[in-house]
Amino acid sequence: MRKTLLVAAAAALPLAAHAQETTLKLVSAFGETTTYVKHLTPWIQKFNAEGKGIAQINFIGGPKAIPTFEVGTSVKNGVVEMAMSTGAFYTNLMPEADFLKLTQITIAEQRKNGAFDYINKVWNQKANMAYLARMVDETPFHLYLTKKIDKPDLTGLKLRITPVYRDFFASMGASLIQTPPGEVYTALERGVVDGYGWPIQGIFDLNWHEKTKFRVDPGFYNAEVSIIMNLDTWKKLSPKQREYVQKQALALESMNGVWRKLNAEETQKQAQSGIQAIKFDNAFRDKAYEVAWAAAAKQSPEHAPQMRKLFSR
Ligand code: 173
Repeated sequence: MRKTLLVAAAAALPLAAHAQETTLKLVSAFGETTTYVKHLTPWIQKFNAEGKGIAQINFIGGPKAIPTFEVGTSVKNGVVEMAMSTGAFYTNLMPEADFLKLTQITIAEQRKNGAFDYINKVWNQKANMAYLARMVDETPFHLYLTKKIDKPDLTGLKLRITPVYRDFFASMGASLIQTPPGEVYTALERGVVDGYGWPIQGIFDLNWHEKTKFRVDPGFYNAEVSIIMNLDTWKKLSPKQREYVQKQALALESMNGVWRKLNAEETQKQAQSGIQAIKFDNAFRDKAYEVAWAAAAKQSPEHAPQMRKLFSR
């Protein structure tokens, strides 16, 4: 009798201690050698150091753990609790995921004007996700080419895309092939594509600069990479854990100033590696927004008009 009680008491102790700390698996939709993962890693370390007894993040890896375009579904279903991804990788769950590229105001401003809450409402309802933090901001996308063009006409060019660029590049006559970032180098090397869309930052991460000859300016949209969480996981967190996660989410966003500096450095680095800028006027950028919002309105008549108001300058 006495022995049974002791065993029961001993077994209950670690359980009680465990209940206070939760471990959250996090997957990255971008490769482990990319700047995005390098940006996130010290944040995870800080999260875990300060979160002892509250919450820990277990980084399970990049697309080798879960393929890029399956990350959203894995978060929705709770196969992983958290992910670093861009919305373009989970448009299979909802078209609105890709609208975050159209924000013309920073995440700090989105938190003030109601955009952040609106995003969360849609993410909760349609994707069973909490939208926690945006960690890339103020970073335009560009069209990169292996061949020269002298006007915004992409007829006869085959370009690597994700949903980010689809409607804009199609509107200029390009033929399109969608690939995850991990397949861009091979596509360039084999001559399967004549170019690709990507933000101003990152083409050196996977050696695409070796195959890239031109960058088209101006850039367009605003590259979005964010931290998302399974909504059931979010709801099960204790108030203390939720508060902790939110505090760290804000800390991650407060690091976004670094992108301006990195982007300026990358523009220089591209020039140094021989990539030439092809310059078009600002009508090119205006058209990018026009085409994307028109597509958005068709895909989501319910949310696109509201999001357009909340996201625009
Ligand atoms: O893969 C992509 O080109 C893409 O959609 C994207 C989105 C945000 C950041 C980097 C890439």
